Amino acid sequence: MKLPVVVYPDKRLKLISKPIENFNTDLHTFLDDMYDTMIESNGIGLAAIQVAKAQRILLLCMPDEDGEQSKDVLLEIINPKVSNEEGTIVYQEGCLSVPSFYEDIERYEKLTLDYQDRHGKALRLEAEGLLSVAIQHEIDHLDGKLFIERLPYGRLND
Ligand code: Y12
Ligand code: CO
Repeated sequence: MKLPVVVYPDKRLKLISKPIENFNTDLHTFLDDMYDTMIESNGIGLAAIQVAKAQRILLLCMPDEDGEQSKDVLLEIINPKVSNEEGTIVYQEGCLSVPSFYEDIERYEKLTLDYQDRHGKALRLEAEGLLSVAIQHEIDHLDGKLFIERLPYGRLND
């Protein structure tokens, strides 16, 4: 089921999201609803607070070289922790919660991500490039931060 997306300047986007402790069927239903919302909104990433739940959950579904998004590559990331950040990359970011606004943002080019899946199983992945950018963008949402707050001073009105 598609859920309504919370849009800037809604103050809920500033909330610090809380860790997940129970990996139950309610969580699984919510993850399925997040997936429907992301895909039906043409998104490649979505954090739970963007659908009004302040929980440390994010979804990513990266497109292939033809722009197709396969559910086979869906990442359901719960309670993420980033380490080993390296290098820098500049990428033009957009966000379902900030419609019609796209800007170049500097992020780490590579990182290591520890997280849990929908069953609470601990997993690790190494990310670089666009996946690394998307992870950092979505983790910012869990910490109440939007990509537009990462613009260097003075760039907003360029
Ligand atoms: C790189 C940079 C940022 C991310 C975070 C995930 N961002 C999105 O998934 C953004 C999606 C988006 C979709 C929109 O809708 C359409 O294009 C139809 C959109 O449209 C409007 O604003 C009108 C804006 C953003 C991952 C990787
Ligand atoms: Co976003």
